Amino acid sequence: MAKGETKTDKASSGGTLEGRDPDLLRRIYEVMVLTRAVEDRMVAMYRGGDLLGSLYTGHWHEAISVGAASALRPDDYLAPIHRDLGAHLWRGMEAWQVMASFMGKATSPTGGRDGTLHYGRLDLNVYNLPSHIPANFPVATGMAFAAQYRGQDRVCLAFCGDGSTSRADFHEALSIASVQKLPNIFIIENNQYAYSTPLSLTSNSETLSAKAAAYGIPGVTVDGTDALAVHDAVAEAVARARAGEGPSIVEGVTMRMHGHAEHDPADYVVKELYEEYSKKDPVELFENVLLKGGVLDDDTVKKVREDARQAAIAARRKALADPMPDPSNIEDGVYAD
Ligand SMILES: Cc1ncc(C[n+]2csc(CCOP(=O)(O)OP(=O)(O)O)c2C)c(N)n1
Ligand SMILES: [Mg+2]
Repeated sequence: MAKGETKTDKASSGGTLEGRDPDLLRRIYEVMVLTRAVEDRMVAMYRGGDLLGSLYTGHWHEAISVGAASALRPDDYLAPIHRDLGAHLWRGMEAWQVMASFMGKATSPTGGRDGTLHYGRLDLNVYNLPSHIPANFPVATGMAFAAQYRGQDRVCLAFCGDGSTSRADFHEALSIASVQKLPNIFIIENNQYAYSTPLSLTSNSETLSAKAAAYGIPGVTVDGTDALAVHDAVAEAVARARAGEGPSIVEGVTMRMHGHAEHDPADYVVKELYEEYSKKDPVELFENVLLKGGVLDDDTVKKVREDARQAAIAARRKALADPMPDPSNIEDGVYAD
């Protein structure tokens, strides 16, 4: 897309597999299935009292988190939010580390300093989530600026929610990224609610990608339950960023199928939305595309799903057995030496 052009149609991939790498397709599918299995297990763990804090999940966000992350190189920067376990797992974060984080265990990426999801893996170029949202957007512009300044062709992809697009940091990040032509990709995960607030009360835009026009950058809205549609739109934005042409917005439209967090019964959600989206499970949709296209067969699907279930069970076992932090180290990482 050219600069300033905004596609407002909700593009879908049409499920065409022609010319695609089957290994990449299978890997995207496996990570989506693993993401769902780990989150289903963590919901059970939350209800069973295994976890310390709130549990935020990304049910129905898998096509966005994995579809987008899979369009990057491993040395590109990722700045995920609380719906993006799939992006972490794509990069190589271990499921047990995520569970250990929600348990405040010493072995978690934050060493037990956080009882929820502010984990990252700097060794995998995945940055920790700042609590205030979307504070990861200005941070992402800094990462993109660093890459540009050092003459590297790395890009930085950051995610935010629909409600977050009405916050000041969203505007500040988009402004600086567009005028400096920073190699950023800004993903909007439009799940139609910001906690209990429906999108109609946070934005009057026809689409959220339409906001791109204000910054003179491309913006596109795709079906956020379609992994290939997300992957393709992000790949185009990545190519543009890597070529020095600046940032883009990609909006994926989906639905938050659980409460804001597991403590939230979300009885304020319009029931028809649940009904509509219960027929659009991103994992099932992608599975069907791959089965129809001959990339998967029934036996492989069964094996991938069972392996993911077993991996989630094993992750829980390890995280539960891991130690809590040693109180004598409480100041480690707080003060500079
Ligand atoms: C500045 C700020 N205000 C409030 C919160 C509490 N909070 C965390 S997520 C969230 C909802 C965000 O909605 P949206 O951007 O649509 O993302 P979603 O949770 O739906 O994925 C809120 C209010 C916060 N973390 N930071
Ligand atoms: Mg939202």
